[in-house]
Amino acid sequence: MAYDPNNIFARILRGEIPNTTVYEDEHVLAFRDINPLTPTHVLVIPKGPYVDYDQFAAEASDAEIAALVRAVGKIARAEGVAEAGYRVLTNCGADAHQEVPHFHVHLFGGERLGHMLPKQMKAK
Ligand code: DGP
Repeated sequence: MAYDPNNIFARILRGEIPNTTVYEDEHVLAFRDINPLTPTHVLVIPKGPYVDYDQFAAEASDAEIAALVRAVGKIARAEGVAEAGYRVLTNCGADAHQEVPHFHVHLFGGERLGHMLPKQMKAK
């Protein structure tokens, strides 16, 4: 799938739509999910135009990949969830129900998260 430069996260990166930023560096922006599913629910995105995890893993530079992985850990510690535990999840493509076509990692925490894929989370 070709990258759509008008997707909502591209617009957030350009400053066209407000967001609650929790972390930013050269390669990464992280902000609070508009519809949080847990007390901590942060979206961590690369600044580069990658549609999904698959494209990011194949085409991003080592520096971009390292920055995103390191950022998730830094944010988890800054949010105070690292000790109790947290979940990192990315939806890639249609079967995973990815809604926004700009690669993003969800960071969930702040409560007991239950099983990884409870039946009610599965799309019908
Ligand atoms: P996914 O299904 O993995 O593509 O999740 C997309 C997430 O993006 C979903 O949890 C809601 C969030 N989201 C969608 N639009 C906006 C927005 O304009 N601002 C913020 N902060 N989050 C958004």
